[in-house]
Amino acid sequence: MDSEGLILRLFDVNAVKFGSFTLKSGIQSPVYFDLRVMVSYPDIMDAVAETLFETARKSGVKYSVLCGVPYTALPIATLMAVKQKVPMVIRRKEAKSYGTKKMIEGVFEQGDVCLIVEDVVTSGSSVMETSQSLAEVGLKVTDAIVLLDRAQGGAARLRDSGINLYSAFDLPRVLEVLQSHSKISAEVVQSVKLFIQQNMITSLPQQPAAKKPRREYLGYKARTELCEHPVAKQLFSIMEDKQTNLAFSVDVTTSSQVLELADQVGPYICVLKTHVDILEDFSATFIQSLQDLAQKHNFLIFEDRKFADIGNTVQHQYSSGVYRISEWSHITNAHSVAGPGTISGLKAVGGAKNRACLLIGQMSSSGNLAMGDYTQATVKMAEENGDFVIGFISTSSLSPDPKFIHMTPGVKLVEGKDDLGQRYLTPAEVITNRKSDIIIVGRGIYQASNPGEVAKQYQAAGMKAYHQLLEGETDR
Ligand code: S5P
Repeated sequence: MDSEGLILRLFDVNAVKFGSFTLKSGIQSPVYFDLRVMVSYPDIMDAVAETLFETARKSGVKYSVLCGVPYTALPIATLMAVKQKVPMVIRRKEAKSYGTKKMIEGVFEQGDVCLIVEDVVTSGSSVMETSQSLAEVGLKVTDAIVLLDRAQGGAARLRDSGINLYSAFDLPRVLEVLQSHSKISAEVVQSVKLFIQQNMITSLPQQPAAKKPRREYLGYKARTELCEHPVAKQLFSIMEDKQTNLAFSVDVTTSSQVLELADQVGPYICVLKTHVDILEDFSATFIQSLQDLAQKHNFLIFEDRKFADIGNTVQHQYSSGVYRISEWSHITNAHSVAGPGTISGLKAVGGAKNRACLLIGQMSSSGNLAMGDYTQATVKMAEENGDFVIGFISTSSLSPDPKFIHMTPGVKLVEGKDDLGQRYLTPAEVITNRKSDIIIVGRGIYQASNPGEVAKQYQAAGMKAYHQLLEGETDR
């Protein structure tokens, strides 16, 4: 079966439908792909496996192991693996809660090159998540193949994350084939084309220069000029002036410890991240001293409050109570779980004070739920609130827009985990490979016998990784 025959066959079995469909993201789409039905048609499975293998062969990708994105692409990858006699690994959707807790099953060597197999790509986030899980166990991923690219910007997003996407066909080609066989009308074709245009995940060429997504990685200096929010500008200029992308998470429980550590570590950081609700002796004088240290060492204060309630409640939590966070914290953060009302509530308080917010798009802890569509919807919320949201807490770059700052927690000089689900990546992995901007380090620094010296090491590791990123190297 050639690709035209395959497209017609997919249409026959209702794997491609036209009408009005509500996607997982809530968006109404005039086209819907349900490729899960393929498993019921051996001839289609066979043709898809052949087509994808051919796509991989033509693109010249080299790999020694295959991994299908769960679930729809799993049987496809299996078929390809068996036909081509290439080993495969399986990525779990969630880690087992018992036994080995492995995310990736199968036998492989560190450094083996893994080709990701996917059925449909829209934003590319499922491929990215799979690539991250594979990278976490030491597999290298540089390429992915997909049966159908919806042509909504996923390939460009993946390219920005260091993954080349090769598709057997894209949505415009599906339209062309179906129209030429009179399966769909010109009106349907028009409406789908319009939908694609209006729903580009990152609309690359049409954007004004200041918002142009980052293809080449820009330095802090350039990004200072590209962003508009005063806190983002100040942060990039501190990073440039002090040559640091290190945020210190000072999670200790007395004011004196916080102040002592902030003074020792201050010269090496751009951001000091606090959890003031763990302090035994919080006071207004403590805040005054912290602000003095922020001035002395030129860093920003980030209260890691993780607001998550409705707008009306977060307004009070941010402005009032014992901590009055909005009065002293340059940056705070929020979960997107309660919807954009949380951001509006925080903005109503912090906007006039020129405060800034980060949205939590991904988390470092194992088994967390911030992934896929949730992460994508969070990015959209940030884009719609760019006058207050300056970026993300995430484990990788989520948006190519240079105005957004990505801060990544769960960083140590050596990869590992703690006993409560925290997972650690290295500065090189976070900055060079995952293209985040700032490493957040807590215990790696404050539990060291000489926190100042160790912070200096993290600063050096973070900047080395940043220079590698600018020079287009990877750390893999
Ligand atoms: O996903 C997350 C988000 C955050 S903000 N994972 C995290 O660990 N954090 C915070 O980063 C966490 O609350 C803590 O303050 C810091 C990590 O500390 P460490 O001691 O594990 O480096």
